[in-house]
Amino acid sequence: MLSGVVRALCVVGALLACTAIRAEDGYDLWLRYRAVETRWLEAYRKSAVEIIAATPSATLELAKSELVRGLGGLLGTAPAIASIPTKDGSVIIGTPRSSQLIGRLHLDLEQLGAEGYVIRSLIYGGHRVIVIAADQDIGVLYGTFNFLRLLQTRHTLQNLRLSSTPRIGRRVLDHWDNLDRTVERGYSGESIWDWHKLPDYLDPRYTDYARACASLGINGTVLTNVNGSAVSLTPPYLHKLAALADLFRPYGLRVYLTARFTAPIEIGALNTADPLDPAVRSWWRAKADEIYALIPDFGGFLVKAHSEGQPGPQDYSRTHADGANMLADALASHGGIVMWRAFVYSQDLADDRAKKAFREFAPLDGKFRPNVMLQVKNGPIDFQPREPFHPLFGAMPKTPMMLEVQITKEYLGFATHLVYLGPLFEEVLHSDTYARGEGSTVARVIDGSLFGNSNTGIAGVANIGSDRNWTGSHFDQANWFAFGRLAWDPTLRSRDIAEEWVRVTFSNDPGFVASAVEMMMGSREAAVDYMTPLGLAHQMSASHYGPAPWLTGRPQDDSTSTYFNRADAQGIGFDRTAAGSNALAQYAPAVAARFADLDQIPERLLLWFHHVPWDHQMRSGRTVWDELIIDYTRGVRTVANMRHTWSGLARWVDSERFAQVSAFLAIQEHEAKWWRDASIAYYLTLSQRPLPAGYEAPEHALQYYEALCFPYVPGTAPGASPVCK
Ligand code: BDP
Repeated sequence: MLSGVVRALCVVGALLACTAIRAEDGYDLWLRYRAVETRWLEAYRKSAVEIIAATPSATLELAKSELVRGLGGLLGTAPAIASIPTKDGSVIIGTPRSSQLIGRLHLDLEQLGAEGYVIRSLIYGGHRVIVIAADQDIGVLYGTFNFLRLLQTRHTLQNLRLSSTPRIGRRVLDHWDNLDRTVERGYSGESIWDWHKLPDYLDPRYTDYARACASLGINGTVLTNVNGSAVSLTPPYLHKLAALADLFRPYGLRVYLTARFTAPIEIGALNTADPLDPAVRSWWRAKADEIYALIPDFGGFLVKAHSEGQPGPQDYSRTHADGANMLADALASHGGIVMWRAFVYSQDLADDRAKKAFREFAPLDGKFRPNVMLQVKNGPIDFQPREPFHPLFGAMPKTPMMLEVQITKEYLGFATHLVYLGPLFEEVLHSDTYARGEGSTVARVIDGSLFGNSNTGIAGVANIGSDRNWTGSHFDQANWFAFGRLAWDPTLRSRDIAEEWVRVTFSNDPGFVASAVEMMMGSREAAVDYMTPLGLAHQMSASHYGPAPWLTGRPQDDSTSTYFNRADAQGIGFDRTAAGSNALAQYAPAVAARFADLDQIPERLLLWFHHVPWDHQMRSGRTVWDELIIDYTRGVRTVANMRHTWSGLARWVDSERFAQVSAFLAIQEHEAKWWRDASIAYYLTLSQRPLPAGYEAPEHALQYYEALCFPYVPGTAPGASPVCK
């Protein structure tokens, strides 16, 4: 919407200025389709002035209307719709079944699979045309979004010969949304699912959500929290879900639900949830039948069992495999799957928390039904700013494994810190497990190529809420985008994705693009630096907002900071070598040997695997103490530089988005300094060492930081009593 001032400018004919400063609230995400610059207009108009649409289906209709909308916005005039190319510049869309024209081109589309597509420029009937074709309708929609992205990023449309097939089958967003619209670890407002008004009222935002997902190739959505209530499985809620499923279907988006393990007790009339009990098994079978009668393409269940207070099969002395297989059996005849989470760290096992999931799951390899997928977080602890890859990757060759990453920034500064997660996702995907020798990357575990499994998947914990800009901040949209792009193709580079996103979301001007991409690419490392440098982890307060490296409990309290930092007067770090917890032994020998060796371990993981004296000499020649101070400080300085960079980009950004990003960067700089100062103040009391020359002391004494209290931090459990620590 144009503000009064801007409208006045337009009226006086300052059309260019009007385009440049038009306020934007971020709702359009990366699908803004703003007019291209004059020099591109000519070229694009020659290539794309009319659309040759296929026999319509719901999905092909969406592809057509997206093209009309996209080309209309980008080129300023809506394209004509025709049935055969009558001139140069036709865009032909469809499948061999929906379009005779495409059938005649013999493009060998079956090999693209159910979701792949081609985009080709060719001569047809004497005219230069562009073909967006696929074997299935959904491929045409995906191809259409890709085609529009080419224009949005000012790609030439000459000699197009593009073919794309997703490398991962299930590309899923996990919403940790509760039925009362609170969102666990959500920092962008309420849940977008307005359950109360469903199924009768379908908020237009649902359509926009599905469209945004489809534009990236995201094809699954789990609508409910992993710590969810069984109520979502009751008939009224299944009807609500069915309404959403109907709406999402043409966008290729399947719905899934979390399944609370004790649902047969809570919403059934049973007195047990024992997975081997025949009554329990038939309850779940009947539940699955009921769901599929309403939603024939229901995706399946996501389960958090025996973790953080959630019930699970072990409550009945059964294994995770018993539990997962029971649900898998209920879903199998319908084609559904179970995504069983490996995020467990039972207090019964008094050991290194990083070892627990492996210990529980690795022995179960080969024991799961084919339609069970084990969903494993990127690292062995919990979505920290940096973790080594989870040792389960590569360790269960017979079990299809999904990677779970967090898009919402629970541990990376919520919505106000600008932290582009592409490099984090890329780092884990490229990590080499050495399970089958060099090159056995996590990406190859999850895309099925390493162990030859065809059931493949990746999940991202969504950062989406009812905030106007969807994700709580403009730059957090990039994390949803990067997740989707990497889910489609995990070999993409995060820098290229950042550049693409910057271009479609803000501006194609090279000056803007270069600066914004640099900001983004340095931002994750900055967060690591100011929060948890050199392999530290889990140093935040109990609400996960702000620093609290002093947070302590009993030695086995494995969610306290001191459990993880192990700092004392002598040194710092968690010894996970053979002399310590030996978590290293869970990795392949080549990985374990490298990480065990102080001369070979990447220093960014040093304190994750080693406890070292404060005077330990780093490769720089400095002590670990000095290096820590330098890293914390560098993190703050990087954010200050990001702020400075952003302040010079005003002329390329509308005032509304510019102002919010500026304000959030100021918050981030302030909080980065808080993280640095509080952490140093705490470690000073242990190390008793001077700060390296030129590095300033913390602004306040430790007691000041310890006394800070933030009782109503967003994203925490609904109804939880206010916490200060
Ligand atoms: C932790 C979150 C918690 C989630 C849990 C999970 O703090 O809210 O329920 O992960 O993944 O990071 O189940």
